[in-house]
Amino acid sequence: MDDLRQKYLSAIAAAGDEDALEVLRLAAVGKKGEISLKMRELGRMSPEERRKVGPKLNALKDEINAALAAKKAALADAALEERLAGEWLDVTLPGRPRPQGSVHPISQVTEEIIAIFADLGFAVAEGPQIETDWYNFDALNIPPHHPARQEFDTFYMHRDAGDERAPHVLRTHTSPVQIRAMEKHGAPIRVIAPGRVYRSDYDQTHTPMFHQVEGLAIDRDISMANLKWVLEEFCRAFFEVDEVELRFRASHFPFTEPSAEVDLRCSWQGGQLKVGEGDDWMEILGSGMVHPKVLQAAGVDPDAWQGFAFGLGIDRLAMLKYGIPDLRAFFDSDLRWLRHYGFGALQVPSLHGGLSG
Ligand code: 2U9
Repeated sequence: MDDLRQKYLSAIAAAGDEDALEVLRLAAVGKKGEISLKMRELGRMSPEERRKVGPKLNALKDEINAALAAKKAALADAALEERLAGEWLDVTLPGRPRPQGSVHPISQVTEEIIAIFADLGFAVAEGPQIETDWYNFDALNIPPHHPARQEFDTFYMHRDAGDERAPHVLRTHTSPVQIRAMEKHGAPIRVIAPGRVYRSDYDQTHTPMFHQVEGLAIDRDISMANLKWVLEEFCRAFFEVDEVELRFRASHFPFTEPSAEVDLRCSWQGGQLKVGEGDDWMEILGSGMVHPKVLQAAGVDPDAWQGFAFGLGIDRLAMLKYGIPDLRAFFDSDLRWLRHYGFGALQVPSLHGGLSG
């Protein structure tokens, strides 16, 4: 019995893991373990022998079970210690810097414009940037070979050799979006169409991709007077001034008749723009009454409906409002510039909070 005790206690002490312990448990006190077998022999002993050996065997069994349990606990403690030692964490270390983005001024200004027109009851419409020549030109009363097609410096998409269909174009204005909106919803309708437009032009005041917002309001009796009020209201809200003065200059666009370019009274003092006062006029947008042929093309009966449309360049408005001198910087992705002119993610434009948050 002493041999058994010696053998198992030292084996348990030397066991490296729980599996080894289990092997030992089975070998000693399992059903067919050495000590269990010895206990079975008790039945064949005389009563005296049994009284002598029985308690000793029981005590040995208890001792080995206790040693197994203690070793198991010790192994678990050691494993925990090892994990704690391996996974330690220095909570005094400074945090890792998280790169923080900013809202591009064009995104900010687009949101401002959308907020203002939403307040005036205009919904936002969107459409594809690659358009058919019909939506981009024909539907807007710019037929093939019309000189206005050349003025747009259009990017044409590639067609396979032998494919004689007119090529798709990168939209040169967001007007096709309003054609699609009229086709889909009919009249009356009040929408703005903000988005990217493309013209093959690059210099200090032109980039091949830029941003427009166009507006459209069609109903039974919409007039230029409604147009003037909406644009005044827009300018007051956008430039955050109480009074503005607009000047309508007769102009010509294929898609509107009559057409007008709109100037805003302003002053430039020390390079600083002031809106609503002064002796300067700044052209800010083009507009007019939607041409009957355009309504017709979009499936709206020009004898029953009429309305105004306008278009403005977001990039230029952003430059004016936030004092950004060079248009091309918008598209340079220069991080220092973006940090300087960018907006915080939480500066969401709202009319009640002052537009820039
Ligand atoms: C439909 C009918 C008519 C939109 C209009 C202008 C005048 C205009 C320019 C402003 C600066 C383009 O970005 S810019 O270079 N736009 O002068 N846009 S009227 O007329 C429409 C639009 C849609 C169905």
